[in-house]
Amino acid sequence: MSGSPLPAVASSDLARHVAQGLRRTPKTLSSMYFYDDAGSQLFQQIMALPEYYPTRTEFGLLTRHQAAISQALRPSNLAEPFFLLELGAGDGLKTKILLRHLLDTGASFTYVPVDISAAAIDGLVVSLHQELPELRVEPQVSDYATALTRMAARPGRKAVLFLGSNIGNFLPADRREFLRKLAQPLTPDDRLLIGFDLQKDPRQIRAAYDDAQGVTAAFNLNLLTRLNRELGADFDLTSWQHYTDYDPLSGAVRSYLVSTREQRVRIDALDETVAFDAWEVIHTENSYKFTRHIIQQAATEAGLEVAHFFTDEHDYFADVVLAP
Ligand code: AVI
Repeated sequence: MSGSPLPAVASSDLARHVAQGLRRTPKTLSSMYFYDDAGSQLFQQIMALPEYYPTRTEFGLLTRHQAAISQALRPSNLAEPFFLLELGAGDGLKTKILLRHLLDTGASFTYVPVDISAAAIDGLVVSLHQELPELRVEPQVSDYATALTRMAARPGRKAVLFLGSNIGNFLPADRREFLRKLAQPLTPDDRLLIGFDLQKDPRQIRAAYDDAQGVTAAFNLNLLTRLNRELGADFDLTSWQHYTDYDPLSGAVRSYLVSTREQRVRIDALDETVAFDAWEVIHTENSYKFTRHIIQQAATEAGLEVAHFFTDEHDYFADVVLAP
């Protein structure tokens, strides 16, 4: 990167992140920025792909264990009201299984779906009003940290949901920090329900991130479209490719954007021009896969206990109830 000081116009989170990430070796951008409205729509398509097993596996798992999971999350005094906070709620399709079960069994609770995409939250609220009109909903468009701080300030029991193996998108050190922050404000009766994608046939995992229709490629490349639109960059999308690989030793799927030629990219909001060599990559995503042992270790490090461990019939995925 040519090193002029950042102008005032570059003060957004995204601009700061891009300025720092593209100065690193290797160049890195966070998958957190995949989810603008177009990215959220592409992720909806990914979840329906034949290769992308996590969503439908977790859906089946929640369907199969809905009674036991609901019981593990709700207070033992059935009349006691509680909050069900969901981080990264998306379209809520899987959560509706639990919401329906809790309503059918007379639980008194408020559902607080949190997502950084306003479009995702708006769509979810409309569908909840139609499908579960009796449900109390307090939607929040915010990042996770803000939602957790707000929730910690409210009295009452909480069950916090973090489904879909979103936890896999953190680097191990960030995951430790996140779990500690998640655990810290919990009282002994609160619960966490976290979805973990489990380690399995490496080929099956890799295929889930490199689908035949190219939807995952479009999802990854959309990040460059976002930078073009929001930061006045001039990435030429015909000179970039999606590449992904699974490393069974670390349990990480790593995704990259590959520059297929030597090129220079202008980013107006940073007043910078970034040089890329031919075949240089930008690392854009980590998707970690877990073992029971790693999950147990992560819980212990955060001061949590594994209260219940629910899996599907193939042991592809686990929804784990954690207690302080
Ligand atoms: C949101 N997250 C859990 C997805 C995953 O599997 O890591 C995002 C994703 N990236 C490519 N495909 C799906």
